[in-house]
Amino acid sequence: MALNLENIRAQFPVLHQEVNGRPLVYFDNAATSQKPKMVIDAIAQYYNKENSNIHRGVHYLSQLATDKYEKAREAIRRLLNAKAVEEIIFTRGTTEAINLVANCLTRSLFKPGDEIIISAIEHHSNIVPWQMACEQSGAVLKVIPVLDSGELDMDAYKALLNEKTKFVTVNSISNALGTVNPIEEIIALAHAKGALILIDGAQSVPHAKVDVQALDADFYCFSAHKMYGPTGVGVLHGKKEILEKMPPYHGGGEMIKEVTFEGTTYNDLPFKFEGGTPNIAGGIGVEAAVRFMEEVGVENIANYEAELLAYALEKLKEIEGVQFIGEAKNRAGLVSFNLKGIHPYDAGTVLDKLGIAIRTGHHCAQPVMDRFDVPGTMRASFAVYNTKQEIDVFIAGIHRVKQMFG
Ligand code: 7TS
Repeated sequence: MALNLENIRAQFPVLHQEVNGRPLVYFDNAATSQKPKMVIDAIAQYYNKENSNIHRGVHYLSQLATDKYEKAREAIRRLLNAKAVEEIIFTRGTTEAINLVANCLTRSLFKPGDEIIISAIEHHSNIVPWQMACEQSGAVLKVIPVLDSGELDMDAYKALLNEKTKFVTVNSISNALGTVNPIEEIIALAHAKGALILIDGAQSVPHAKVDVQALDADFYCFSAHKMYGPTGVGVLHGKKEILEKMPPYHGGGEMIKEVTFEGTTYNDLPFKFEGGTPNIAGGIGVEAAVRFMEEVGVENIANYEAELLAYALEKLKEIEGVQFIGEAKNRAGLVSFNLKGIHPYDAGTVLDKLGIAIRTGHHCAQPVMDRFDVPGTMRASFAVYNTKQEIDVFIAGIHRVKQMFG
């Protein structure tokens, strides 16, 4: 089905402005996507008409806000095809979701000598919490290496797995390289050794259909702000039987059943992991973001973005001096590259003067930059409102950069 791009673009107010005297071309979607009017309106509506704390009031507004917030949980369940809303835990984002799992398992599972496997192409958010977990528990961190192609070395992964492996975590799409990892196989191999596995889906949920039941990972997490939703909200999906066995994360209101000075009993799922007043407006915004994605169609988004990526790659390949960082066979959403002899920061600055927003630098994945021996890359990442005409403007911008520094 062809997308009605004009209609889609009309829903994003931020796109219709000039930056440095040029129409904005926004290609920094892997960092955060723009928000459609229905998301902005849902948040404004909450603050204008519905603002109240949730799960605690008998009064009208509190019940209204509670219903809306819980509707967001149901929307996420639907988006992920999760079994039950009890498995959907709201967090501040991917980073907090990963820290939650790392912290709770450090206190309940990891023992000295256990092994935790991550990959060489993780975001810092999926590295540092595991380093902290190892520091505190005496577990040992193992890293799946990456091949020159930007693909994970699956033979090395198989060799790393053994009876000491307690936990495995990888992203499903790398934010630095665009590599789509074979997570079905990675999950099955981890489970065959009896290890738990977490998938960092921050770069997947905005771009592809995710079915957590079919995937069968123990934990799956992502951030709303990369999928047309607000900042400050994310999701941890976990299997109910595992979440039930885990100790709580933050202590406070909402996560308790009963508190006395002698002891406290904890609330049922998902509230056990949601201490304190949550980001209510954010949750309500997420519900609208899911509706936006459903209205456009997640498959349509995936197909259209694949078209954009193929077009960008074809055009970039024609330019002399373009060096791709990561050329995995299966890639999505973004292209990471450098121009021979030109620092990515200089290139990004010139593009900005032309109204083109791309990301330059290490993309919070410094080990990836070290592995490929580059100071950083230029990264163009796409969303459903981007167009081939914008890619043409971007390509003309690259030629301009080359003229200036070449
Ligand atoms: N994991 C991946 C794969 C990511 O791409 C990001 C954010 C995170 C985790 C952290 O998400 P947060 O919402 O908790 O911050 N990635 C990027 C990026 O590529 N540029 O800016 C943020």
